Amino acid sequence: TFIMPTVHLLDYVAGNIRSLVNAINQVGYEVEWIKSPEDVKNADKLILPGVGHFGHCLSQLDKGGFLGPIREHISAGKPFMGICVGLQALFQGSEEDADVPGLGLIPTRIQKFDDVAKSVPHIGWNSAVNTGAASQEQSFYGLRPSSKYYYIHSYAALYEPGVLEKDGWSVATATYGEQEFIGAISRGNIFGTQFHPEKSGIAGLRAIRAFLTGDHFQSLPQELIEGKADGLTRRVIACLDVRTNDSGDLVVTKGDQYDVREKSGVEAGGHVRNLGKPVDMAKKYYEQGADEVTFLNITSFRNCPVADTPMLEILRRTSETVFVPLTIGGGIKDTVDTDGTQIPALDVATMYFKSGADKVSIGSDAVFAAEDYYQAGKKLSGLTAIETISQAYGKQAVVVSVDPKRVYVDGPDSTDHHTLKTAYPNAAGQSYCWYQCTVKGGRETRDMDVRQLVQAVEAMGAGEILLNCIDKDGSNSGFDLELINDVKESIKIPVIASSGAGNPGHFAEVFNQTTTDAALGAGMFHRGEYTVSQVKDYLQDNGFLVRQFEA
Ligand code: 1PR
Repeated sequence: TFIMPTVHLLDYVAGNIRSLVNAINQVGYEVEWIKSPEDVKNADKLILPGVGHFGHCLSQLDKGGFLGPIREHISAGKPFMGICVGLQALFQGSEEDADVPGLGLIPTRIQKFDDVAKSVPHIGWNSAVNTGAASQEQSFYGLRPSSKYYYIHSYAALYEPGVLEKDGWSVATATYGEQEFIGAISRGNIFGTQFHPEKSGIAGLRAIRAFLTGDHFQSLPQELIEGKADGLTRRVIACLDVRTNDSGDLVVTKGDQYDVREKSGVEAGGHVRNLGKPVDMAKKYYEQGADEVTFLNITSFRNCPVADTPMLEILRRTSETVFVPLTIGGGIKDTVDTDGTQIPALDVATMYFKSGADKVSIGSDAVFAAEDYYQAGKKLSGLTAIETISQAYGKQAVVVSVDPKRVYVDGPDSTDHHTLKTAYPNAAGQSYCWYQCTVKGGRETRDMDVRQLVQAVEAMGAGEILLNCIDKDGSNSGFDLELINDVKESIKIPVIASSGAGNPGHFAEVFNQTTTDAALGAGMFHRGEYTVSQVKDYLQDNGFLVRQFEA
């Protein structure tokens, strides 16, 4: 009988280990779990994934008694791979937690990206270009200068030419804004990636396979070396609104201004619009080159125990074949289960992470939390979903989904809220507006403007904003550029522009006329009007750097 070769995985802090396991299985290896320091001794190949805070990770490892055995594993010359904070652990320490030492194999420190002229965290697909590509060993562990890899982090090992190379390290770098940082390193039996190979499509699977098979150095065909285009690509996201239809099946649906019921045509009669099956559609968009897939559970499957939420199964199945980041939104909040048990938001999120989600997206609950935050005089309670999830999984795992509505007024003095002068006055001739936050899928408005909301959630530790616009949703008329610019001006965390995309030109427009970090489309993809690859091609033809799907 054929026995699958194994790799040992050290899951010391709750993390999204599922996608890594799926990726390892995909390349033909079985995972064995490290549960105690003794298990490390039995490991031949060891992978250390890392999420969240540097200090938290390292002190957990230390407390668990793992640091010594990891050091021994490495010095015995056995294969070791560190991912994300797992790579950072190889360094002396990190600015993120000055008092907690790293393994110290590399004598420099991890630093925070500067956010003067760019969003932090750095989220998206960037390069890993071997600084030694001119040598015989042009590539290590299958990395290609022409490929793109998925990064999500606020701290990085900033690159100083020659320093690590002089100590025998192979180094691959990426550039974010003006800063060049380390994307991957290797020396002898050690391999580390700042990016997430398990979320980096075929390019990432290639790196994992090369590590597992011990395929350290490769020489590359010339076109793969010359194909390099360093830097962060324009991120294009496909979003699936998921709900149960009237016959109880989970379907992808899509509304107009958040109304998902049919108004005309054969389907008329108020049925929930059914555009397809969530898992199949996610896979289709992955293969078209979507940089991320977002699922929004727009009804909260009310009569079902939390652990049986159909969305969990959708994530489990999707993450088996879709190797790009998956975000899940809808119902991430403190919850009372069907049997009366209280389930804190953090536990709800954990179920999703364990099922294959990489980020959770919080909607209504973020608005309520922001209201409390201002009521308390901008004091953090430490108890909100955003804070607790961000503490445990890192801010990059927490997205806040904002559902604002435009409210026209006569002038800035007509309201206490932050207004902007719009180029699109309403029929009554009013040319000022503010954006009012809503909850419960837009069904209820609150006395809060979008700027107040995004600033509050940034302070609470959200890592990214998914910026919808109810007026634009399903309109095919392009993104709300005024709203996006206004939000971008008020925060440092990345923004995903959403609502209104109707054709590839709208993506070029939003990247040209705003500083948005990503753009999301739904209806135009679901209705089959355009594919994600058509959007990417269009962007590329118009001079934008994009990642194309690698087959
Ligand atoms: O409040 O934490 O339970 O989260 C609920 C989530 O579900 C929120 O993210 C909210 O935006 C979303 N949601 C709730 N009701 C609806 C609805 O449509 N009835 N969907 C809904 C919102 C918004 C978009 C959409 C874009 C792009 N969907 O993400 O995909 O507007 O559409 P387009 O490209 O077709 O214009 P909670």
